Amino acid sequence: MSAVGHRTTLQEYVSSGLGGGAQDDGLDAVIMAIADGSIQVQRQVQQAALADALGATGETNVQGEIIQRMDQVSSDIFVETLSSSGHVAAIGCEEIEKPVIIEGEVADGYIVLMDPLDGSSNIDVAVSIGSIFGIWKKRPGEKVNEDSLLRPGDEQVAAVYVVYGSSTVLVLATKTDVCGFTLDFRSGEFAVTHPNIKIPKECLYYSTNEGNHKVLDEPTQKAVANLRNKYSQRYVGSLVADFHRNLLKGGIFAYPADRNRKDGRLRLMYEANPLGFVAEQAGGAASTGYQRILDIIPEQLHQRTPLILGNKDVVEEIVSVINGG
Ligand code: P6P
Repeated sequence: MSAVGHRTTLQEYVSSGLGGGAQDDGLDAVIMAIADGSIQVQRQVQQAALADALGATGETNVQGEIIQRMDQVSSDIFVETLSSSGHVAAIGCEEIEKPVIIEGEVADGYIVLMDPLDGSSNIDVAVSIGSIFGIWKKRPGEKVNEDSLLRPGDEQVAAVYVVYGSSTVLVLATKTDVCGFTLDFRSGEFAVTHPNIKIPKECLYYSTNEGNHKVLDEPTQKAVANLRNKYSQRYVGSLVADFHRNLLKGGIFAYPADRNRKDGRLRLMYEANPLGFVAEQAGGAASTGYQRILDIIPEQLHQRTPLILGNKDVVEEIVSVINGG
């Protein structure tokens, strides 16, 4: 209960037309499936150390990265809640090489691309982590296959991320609104705490791994030096946590291409596209340094991309410097 009375819950928000947007049949069920899954993930993350569930599984994912136990747990939870929502036709997941195609006719289905637990290496040291989701509407009459998931970010109908931090916050972006909800542990529901999110006009922070400076090309080194001279450095090492702070306070997240990672480190479909959608809907921008993230025509489910994300004017300035401006 807020000082002014009842807080709108996420269920009430999605049931009343997603903050003013068109009431898409089934989209509300998909968003609630994400919310329900995130509440289960939050509980698992909070207890992981006590359940000896930290650390690696010994397996590696399609990117050749070691899968943390909690990555697998989170992936399983969201696949289950999304599959049983009755409105998801296919799921693409960082931890699963091939798309999960939901059998049976899901006529009005949605396609969900997700990073079920981003920054999971930070769990072992109790630092904020998150989950990221991009949501596309299946093309009418489409028989969903692997190619169905390779949609440009600009065709997303919504994007969601959840930060498991000092509080558990779910941010939902649609074509008409960006709204933040905080998990109320008393009711077990998400309630509105950050209505109508717009990235502040003033940029305060920059988030980049300064340890990579030596492997950046010269123009990119110059762009990062400009950030260093103007803004305060904040870097959690969890994309969702860094992005969330910059979205609410004004800031830039930058993981540009470098000599070791010519295609960048972060993944296009389930990290850059969803957060790029949120950033743009909140008045910000998202670029590879050479093109708008949401314009990229995907070629592979797990492809990587350089990512510069945050205040629109600062993103544009960085892009200009990277391109010799
Ligand atoms: P680095 C976490 O592993 C992640 O995918 C993002 O959440 C984060 O922004 C980035 O990698 C951190 O990468 O190279 O700075 O450790």
